[in-house]
Amino acid sequence: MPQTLTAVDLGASSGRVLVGRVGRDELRLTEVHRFANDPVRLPSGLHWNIAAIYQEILRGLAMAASHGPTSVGIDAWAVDYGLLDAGGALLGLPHHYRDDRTETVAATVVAEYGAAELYRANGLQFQPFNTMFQVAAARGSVALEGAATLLLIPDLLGYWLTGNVGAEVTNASTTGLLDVTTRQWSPQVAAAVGLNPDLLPALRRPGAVIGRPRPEVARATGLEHTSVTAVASHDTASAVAGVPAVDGEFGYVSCGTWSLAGLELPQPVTSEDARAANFTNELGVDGTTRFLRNIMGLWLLQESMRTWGLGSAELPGLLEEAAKAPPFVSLVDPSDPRFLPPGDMPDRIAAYCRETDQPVPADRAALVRCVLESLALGHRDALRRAAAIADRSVRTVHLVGGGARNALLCQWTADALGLPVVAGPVEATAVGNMLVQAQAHGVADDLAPLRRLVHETHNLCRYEPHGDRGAWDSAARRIGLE
Ligand code: ADP
Ligand code: LRH
Repeated sequence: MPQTLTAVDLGASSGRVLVGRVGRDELRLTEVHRFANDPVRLPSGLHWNIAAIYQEILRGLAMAASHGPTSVGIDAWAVDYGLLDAGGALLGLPHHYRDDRTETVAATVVAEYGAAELYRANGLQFQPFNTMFQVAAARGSVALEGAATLLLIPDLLGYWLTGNVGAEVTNASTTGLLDVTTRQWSPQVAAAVGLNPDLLPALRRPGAVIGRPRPEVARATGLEHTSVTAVASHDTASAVAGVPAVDGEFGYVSCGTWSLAGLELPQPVTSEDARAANFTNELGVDGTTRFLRNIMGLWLLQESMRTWGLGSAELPGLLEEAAKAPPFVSLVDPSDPRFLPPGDMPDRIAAYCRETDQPVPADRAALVRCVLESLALGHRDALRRAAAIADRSVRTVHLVGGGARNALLCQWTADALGLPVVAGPVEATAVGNMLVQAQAHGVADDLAPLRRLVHETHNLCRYEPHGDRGAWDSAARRIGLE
């Protein structure tokens, strides 16, 4: 039976609430609410404005209620968490992962544990903001000392909606605190960052029902009989679930604020090659592994536009100008950690170019061209290395997320890789969020037919590779990429 479903997707460029109808041969989505999800800077650092977000979610759910959804699922970006005391009260505002408080502590924890040993334990790429390093930075704080429960953001919101706690496993796999082999919390890693493992709630799988809305939530939204379902609550896991794959030999780029480029594998790869190339093994739906690497993504462009005081309406014009700018003048390694924090992005790109004896981008068009060519090279490097390390072949690359609207980036990713790129859906994360709900509520037994449905129902754009491959090869070498 077709189901009416609601997806709440908290991205960095916005939060949104969508309503969809999913059946065996039906998949339709409509956005009902979109709101800003900007962090707030306080004397204690960069934080989630979490109460405002909760209110926007309630507002969005009230708009969704008239469609009569059977289920609601929430996803958000990885790693960030809130702490609850024994009575369930939130202890302080959750930090945003772009806060710089983990910068030095992360390296210390890795050195103490041993990088190879830690990778064998949790299979995660090194990112200074992973939950385990945020916990290490918070060691001794009043909030952590007084905490009874640690909840990742979608689980915290799920708790506020239903009163039930738990830890959805795809998101738990981004914390560094989950054992890559047993897929259970790792007491060893928790001990290494001084975390009492009792704070970590029972794990739940995507598709598990979290509960019914609390009475006051039901009153505020009109969603009395709707289940709150755990989806693949890590947004990237939902995006990968929403990839419109029709055969097995595909790579993906979940391309929004971040680019997450890699492969879907039946099990993790924790070889020394994988660690050295900084690949992560995060969990996907149906027990799969997302073997991927983080590339700084369209954040480079978003943050440049913010610095220039430009809004999204100016983006198409900027891209048109970038298409006319000369190619391969300046390139950056899009994973350079200097680009992570908020701040003046054009300035940091200019500094990178000066340090590497490249021309500083002459104008905005040149800078945007530099960003997009560099991202295409980042996608190429990650996908080529992932395929080599996992010994898999890739015949098609699916590029999903807001980046699918960027024709230059899609075409240059195809050109750089010498592979066709299938772009879309733009809202793959919300799609994947709903597919997991649909599966949980009996629409299909596994993901494959639902992914085919995405392929059949969405306007996907295919980019064939062309242009001078040799030029991309030498551009990649210039920034030390494959
Ligand atoms: P997130 O989920 O991280 O919030 P999205 O998947 O929504 O990110 O993607 C946001 C990005 O999509 C923006 O940074 C922007 O670069 C890109 N984008 C949005 N609209 C357009 C457009 N009309 N043309 C090209 N790119 C776009
Ligand atoms: C993308 C994402 C990514 C994480 C980062 C914190 O939104 O969830 O997968 O590494 O944000």
